[in-house]
Amino acid sequence: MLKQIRNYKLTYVIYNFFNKKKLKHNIPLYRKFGIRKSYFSSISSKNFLHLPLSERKINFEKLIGTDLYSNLSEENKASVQEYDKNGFIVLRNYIDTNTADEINTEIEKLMNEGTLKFRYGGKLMFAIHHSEIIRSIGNDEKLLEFLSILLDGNAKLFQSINFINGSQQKTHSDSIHMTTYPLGGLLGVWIALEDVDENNGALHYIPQSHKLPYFLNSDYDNEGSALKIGKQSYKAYEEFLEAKVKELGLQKEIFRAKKGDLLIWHANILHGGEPHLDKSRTRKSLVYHYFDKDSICYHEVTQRPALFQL
Ligand SMILES: O=C(O)CCC(=O)C(=O)O
Repeated sequence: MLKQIRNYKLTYVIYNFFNKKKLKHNIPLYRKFGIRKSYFSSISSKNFLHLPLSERKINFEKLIGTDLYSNLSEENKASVQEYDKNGFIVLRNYIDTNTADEINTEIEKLMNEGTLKFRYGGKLMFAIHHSEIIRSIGNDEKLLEFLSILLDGNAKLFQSINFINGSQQKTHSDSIHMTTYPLGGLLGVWIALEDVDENNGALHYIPQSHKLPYFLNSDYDNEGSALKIGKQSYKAYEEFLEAKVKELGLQKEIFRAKKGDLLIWHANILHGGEPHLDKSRTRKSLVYHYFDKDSICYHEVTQRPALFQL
């Protein structure tokens, strides 16, 4: 029953109406891009079909002039230089192991007191709203400056997710969940809070897959109608993508991470979580998602504009 109600766009419109303050940033953006919609109505990629597919360009001179870049090791700098080609950056030892331990202690405390509970399987959502240390790492000015250049926009910390165990998520692009017009206005920043390898649910990614088209609702018959969002299950998206990866002969790589290592991924890189084989180990990690606040940010599957915390 609840699922059926959720299929109606009106349900979200009502919800959005009561969260209008968190959507008001869209008013000037809709004006700028000529979107004739109220800022609390449903929105999806089909509302942008008439607009140009504008490209994002990374200003590398500016990127290598940032404080964050200047302080990187040679190995990390080399990874930054390959970002446009590969669609991801690995920054080894980005936080020290004591800081990772502090985050783990904080998460344990927030779980014990009931502030954070597992949602959508094993996700601990939005610790940034409860933990100063998690918020301040994600909102670090040097990091935001660096990410803004990668986005060719203006990075805003949108969300954090902590994991205790591997997500085991099938290969996907974040752009099906967190989408923007112009496309590409999202970044994922993943941090290992302990050593992670193929036995405890490592992150995987497909290098260079960010250059593929963005696969969105129309690619798997999930556009819906004037009243309803698309009828396909999320599994249908995963299966569509799995078939695509096979058809194109794409190969994933596994991110073997040491505690404190960080990986930045592009809005369209295909990635996911490996099976968590060794159940005697945990896989503590933290992922931040950033939107470009100069873009229209929304959720393609549920056709909702993204709510920004004030
Ligand atoms: O941490 C993982 O295993 C995957 C996380 C992920 O896919 C995401 O946050 O988009």
